[in-house]
Amino acid sequence: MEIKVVRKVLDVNERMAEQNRRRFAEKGIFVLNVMSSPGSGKTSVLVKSLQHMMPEIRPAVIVGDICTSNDADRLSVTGSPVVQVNTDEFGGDCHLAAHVIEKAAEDIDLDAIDLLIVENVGNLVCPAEFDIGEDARAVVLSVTEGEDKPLKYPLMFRECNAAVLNKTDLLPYLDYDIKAAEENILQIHPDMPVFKMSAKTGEGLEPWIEWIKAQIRAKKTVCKD
Ligand SMILES: Nc1nc2c(ncn2[C@@H]2O[C@H](COP(=O)(O)OP(=O)(O)O)[C@@H](O)[C@H]2O)c(=O)[nH]1
Ligand SMILES: [Mg+2]
Repeated sequence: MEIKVVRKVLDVNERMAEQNRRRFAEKGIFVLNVMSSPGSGKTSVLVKSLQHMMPEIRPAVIVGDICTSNDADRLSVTGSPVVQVNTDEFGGDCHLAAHVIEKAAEDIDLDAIDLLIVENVGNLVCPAEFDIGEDARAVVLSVTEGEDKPLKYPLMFRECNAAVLNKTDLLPYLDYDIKAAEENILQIHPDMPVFKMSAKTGEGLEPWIEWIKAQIRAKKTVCKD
């Protein structure tokens, strides 16, 4: 019985996610779902990325947290449109669901953007289970979290299309084996691009930005055909 209920929730989400995906495709928008544990640096990576991409790329961000508009305040400094979702209004969910994205997108001019970034609620488990209608998923892992997290939370790393290894500026102060971390990511998801960077210094940002731009170009080409 419990399984049926869970399946029904996921089926409803799946339908709504497909609806979102069609709507974003009509507008030729590339949608990137960014996930991680709390504090690995999602907002910091996104602020730096937006600063590098704009105005060539026209982005918007939907950011989810259980409470506060802190991240929206930080992201807005870039000049990008930002919509903050607080999931305490939806029962304090630990992830963003497709219907939440549909509602948040009502506040965005979809004719004026090429890229919609979703900063998901900080959590390495639940967000990986919910399709929100995105085109690609990226996981941010920071060097303070331990090399073994990809092995402990494999679904997240299996479901993502790119990984960011953030806070590399801290490596001189840590006993962190970045090679082992990368190998663990690739053990779960062979061939996944892994972008090592510091959102603080901006070092290593460029290949990640190029990856996003390539996805945007690919999306526009597919949507035109
Ligand atoms: N040293 C260092 N600190 C970082 C870096 N990226 C983020 N932080 C810090 O890590 C903390 C959490 O970052 P935040 O962007 O809020 O992470 P989020 O919860 O995943 O969105 C903040 O204190 C940031 O200043 C980085 O590349 N290097
Ligand atoms: Mg954040």
